[in-house]
Amino acid sequence: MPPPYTLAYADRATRHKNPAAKLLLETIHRKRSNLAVSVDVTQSSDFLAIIDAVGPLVCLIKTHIDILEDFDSNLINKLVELSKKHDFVIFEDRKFADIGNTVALQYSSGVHKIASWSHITNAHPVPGPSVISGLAAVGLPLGRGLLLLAEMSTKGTLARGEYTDDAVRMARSNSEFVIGFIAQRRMDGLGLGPSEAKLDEDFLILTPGVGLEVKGDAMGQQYRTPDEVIRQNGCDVIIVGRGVYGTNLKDVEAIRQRAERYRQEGWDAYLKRTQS
Ligand code: 5BU
Repeated sequence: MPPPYTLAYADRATRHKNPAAKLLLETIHRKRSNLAVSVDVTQSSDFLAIIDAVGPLVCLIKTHIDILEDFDSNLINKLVELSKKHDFVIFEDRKFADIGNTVALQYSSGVHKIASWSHITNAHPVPGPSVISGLAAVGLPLGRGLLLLAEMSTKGTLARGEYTDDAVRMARSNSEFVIGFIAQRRMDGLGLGPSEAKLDEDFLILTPGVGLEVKGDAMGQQYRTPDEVIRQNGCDVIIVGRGVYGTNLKDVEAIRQRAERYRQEGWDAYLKRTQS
């Protein structure tokens, strides 16, 4: 039997047991889109207008809900409405990194109540397995999924080598809730460590640091193309922020056109990978 990650998104969707991972794989297949757009803007009106424009083209919208200056709980109702209207998954990029008790509270409570609306969230492995069990206590009963930050896109990242390998081991021991990784490649290029891999494991690799026009920014971000990420490095989803929403947030038609370009390039790279 071939490893699940070599199969088409649609086949992986039928096999996956976690509801959030299943939904994401089904959505990618249904919409022919492995594009996630990261909507890192500070005003709710821009946030909603951009999501309404790119929604039909994406499998997933990634949020940093804490950067919105005019956040209120009604915004969440609107975000959820848009996710139903345009058929996309929601991923709050919260990067939890504390003791189990604290992350459970941060995930369930406070102003944002992330677990109540975000299908997927993520955590740094740095606290050890208790960060997973704390979040799972809240998220599993709701059918949510967790990504571990195994690698980062930034210059000089400390998430590499043994740290990345240990993140994979942590995920393997908690694969009911951990559905994959934020990483820059399918680890070791063949699978997630063939010597320890289980035949049926299927972790999703979601990859930020994607841009077509520039190679990075002035604050340590590094970009690669959709082809490098999806075809050459075996990742599953490209995450694009500024490459899509750009600098003029009011020009939603240009934003939509850029999203379509990334969608097309990401999908072509996937077809090349699976058909070669
Ligand atoms: P950009 O505008 O495409 O550079 O935005 C990238 C987004 O992905 C942004 O929301 C970051 O917080 C996020 N990100 C990242 O860029 N690199 C990483 O390694 C991780 C998250 Br983890």
